Amino acid sequence: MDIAKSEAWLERAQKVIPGGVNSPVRAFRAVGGHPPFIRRAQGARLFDEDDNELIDYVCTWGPAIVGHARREVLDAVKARIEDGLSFGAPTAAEVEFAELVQKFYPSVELMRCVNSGTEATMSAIRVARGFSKRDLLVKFDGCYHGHADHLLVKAGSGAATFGEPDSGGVPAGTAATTLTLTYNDRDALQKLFADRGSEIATVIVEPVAGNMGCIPPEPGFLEDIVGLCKKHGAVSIFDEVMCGFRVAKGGAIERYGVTPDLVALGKVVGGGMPMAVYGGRREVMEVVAPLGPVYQAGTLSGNPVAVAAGKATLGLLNDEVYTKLEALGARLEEGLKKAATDAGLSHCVQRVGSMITLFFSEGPVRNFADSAATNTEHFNRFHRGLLERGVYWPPSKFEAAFLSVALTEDDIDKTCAAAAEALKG
Ligand code: KE4
Repeated sequence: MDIAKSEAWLERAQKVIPGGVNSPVRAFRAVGGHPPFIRRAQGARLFDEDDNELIDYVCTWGPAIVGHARREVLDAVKARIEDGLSFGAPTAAEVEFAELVQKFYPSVELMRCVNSGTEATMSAIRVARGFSKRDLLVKFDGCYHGHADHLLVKAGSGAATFGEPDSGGVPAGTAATTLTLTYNDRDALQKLFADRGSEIATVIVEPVAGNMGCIPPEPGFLEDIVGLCKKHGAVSIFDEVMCGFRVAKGGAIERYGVTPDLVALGKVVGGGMPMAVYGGRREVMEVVAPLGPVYQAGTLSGNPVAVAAGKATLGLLNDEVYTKLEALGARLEEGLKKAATDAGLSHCVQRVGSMITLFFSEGPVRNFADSAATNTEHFNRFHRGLLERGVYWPPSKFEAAFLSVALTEDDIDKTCAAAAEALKG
């Protein structure tokens, strides 16, 4: 695949942007090679600077569930920008948007719009700490909740260990109030609460993990998180920035029937524009200024253009969309399994709705250590081979892939044929 123009853009970009990218994963460092620079997108297709057409399974990391440049979304944005881009004042549209989010997430009694998933989880954690008047934050190894300091924490070797910074620039003191456990390890969670329940402010979890590949919660795991938080006076937070509106219309809360105190939403909720939401139980959210002592603010929060894109996107998410996504996801799952089986490679496919990962290990992949142990060379062969054949897959074995409703059965079949050829080596 010719990417001469993208290569030239990358060289130019590296002179003014770290690594030439505005977010690290886009640099393709994990898989090798260089990224195509994308010029435009339509439906399930990306088109790069060298006019290569790519079947897209990144979906701009989740938002493009209805497909890129969907007419209804573009029209809503075009109509809105004619009346101005931002007012820094309350608008009727934000109220309608919040009421629409509640239709998908009825447990979100009060919510705030912010500008990124990072801001949503960061704010939810501050609210949880303000409400509980405690400091300890519990997260799970391999779950990513954005780049706020207290979340960039390396898992320790023990069961529940104090975090060490997992990034430069994070003070040891900041990491010290973050405890990390192993995903799906109910015993460790129960033991932590038995030992230190009265100190825990909050537990945050990706209810369907997508940042160590797609890993579903095992029965009882989510129930324990919510139940133990309730029992010990801590606040439970579901980070549904990635799985929200994707694993079901009402996300993981609907799919698993487990309701946390707070939820963070992003990606799909803004339809590709800088928009995220955090919210939940009224009693907890009432600590947020100006009602209470927990401060959170933002110049562009609830931005009219982003709200228009989010409303138009959510408005398209009907039952038919999820039926189609499930059928496409199942077809892709079967095709990838066949490709890896025919290539004689140890593998498993884990999928929840339209989030999917082909792992190169026997499986099941239950946590970060399992994911890290999967065969990286096989994944990188898979990724490179797909790209060479016009399929754009997330450039890291730790990233979940996403389907959009704009894909067709023919797209899926082409993808599986490309995977079969790529994996033959
Ligand atoms: P943003 O700040 O990137 O909008 O959202 C952070 C975030 C929070 N929670 C979850 C579960 C997330 O997956 C994310 C961001 N996801 C990554 C993909 N793994 C975004 C891609 C990137 O970092 O460029």
